[in-house]
Amino acid sequence: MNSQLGRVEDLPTDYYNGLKARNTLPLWPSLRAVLPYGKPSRRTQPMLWRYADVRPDLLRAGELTPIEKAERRVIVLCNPGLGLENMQATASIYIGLQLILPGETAPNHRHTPSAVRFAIEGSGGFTVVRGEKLPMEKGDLILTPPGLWHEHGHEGTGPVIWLDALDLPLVYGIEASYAIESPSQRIDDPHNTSTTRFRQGGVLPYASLARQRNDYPLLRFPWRGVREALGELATVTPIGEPVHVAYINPETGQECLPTLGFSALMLRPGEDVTLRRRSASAVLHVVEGGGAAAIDGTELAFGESDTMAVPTHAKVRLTNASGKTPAYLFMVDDAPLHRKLGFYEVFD
Ligand code: 1HN
Repeated sequence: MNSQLGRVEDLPTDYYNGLKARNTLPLWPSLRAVLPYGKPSRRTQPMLWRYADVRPDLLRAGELTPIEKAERRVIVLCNPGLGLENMQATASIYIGLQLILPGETAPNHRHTPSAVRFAIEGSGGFTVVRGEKLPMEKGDLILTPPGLWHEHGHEGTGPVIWLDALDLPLVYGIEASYAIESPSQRIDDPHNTSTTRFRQGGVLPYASLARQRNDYPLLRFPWRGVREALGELATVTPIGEPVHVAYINPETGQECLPTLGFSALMLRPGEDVTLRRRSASAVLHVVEGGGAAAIDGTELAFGESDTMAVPTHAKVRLTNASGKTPAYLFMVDDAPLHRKLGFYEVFD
């Protein structure tokens, strides 16, 4: 490996200026910057956003900005390493916390970025995706795949808050991000039948066997089932090994969305786990409990509904602070994207 490549200053000024004037550049002074040896250079900082900090600002937004003036009333979690204005939690993942107040509606649209909602607080909120009405109760995961119509409403009392995760930085970065609007959808499935049809892992509606694979057969994953699955898995997982389940498309067995992956972790009382270091970036959201995270050596104390950013290639160690109760975390990562691009790696 040549560690001493030629620099811009080594070139005659008139030559370099001439290249620039013709909208060209020499590669070698910049080669190491764009293709470092061994590990990518990362601007994403290990980060924690405290729910207790964001929540009051979001409720204030509810007073300051009517839904009609916001379309989506969201406070975005911005990683300072990536520039606040770029609205990136990690290089590929957008995260926002969205507020809807009783009686409000967020209008129908569809777009090229993939999105999910993960419900944090409140009752009576719902999303309509592809004509199916999907309740949003704490811990529920709801898919809004690329190109599917979606709109939100709130039939309960008190604020409803959820976390939005999108592959927006990626889709925007490749100049492919746009939406179209349409009047409100007709609700032709008021009872969230996709969740009923696929309620038991490994047991499918018989017609699924013969059916052309549906890209998105299941749109809502209730937290209750995920929590139960973690509790069961914990009974057969050695202490110190992550109790970790993936959300999948029940017809294909593959990830739910093209670019983003979703999973949930349980930290048993007093447990300390190190996740295998991976090429993918991630966001961790605390569903229940509290503890400590060390992300590439940055120590973060987390509590319920806090959200953390994990850069690509980062080492993650998680400790449950309680010796009595489990902690549960929801994870969004860009592993499906890395796999599709052919460079997903797990290290150590
Ligand atoms: C979007 O469509 C929603 O549908 C939320 O609730 C946040 C952020 C950027 C682009 C589209 C939603 C979004 C978004």
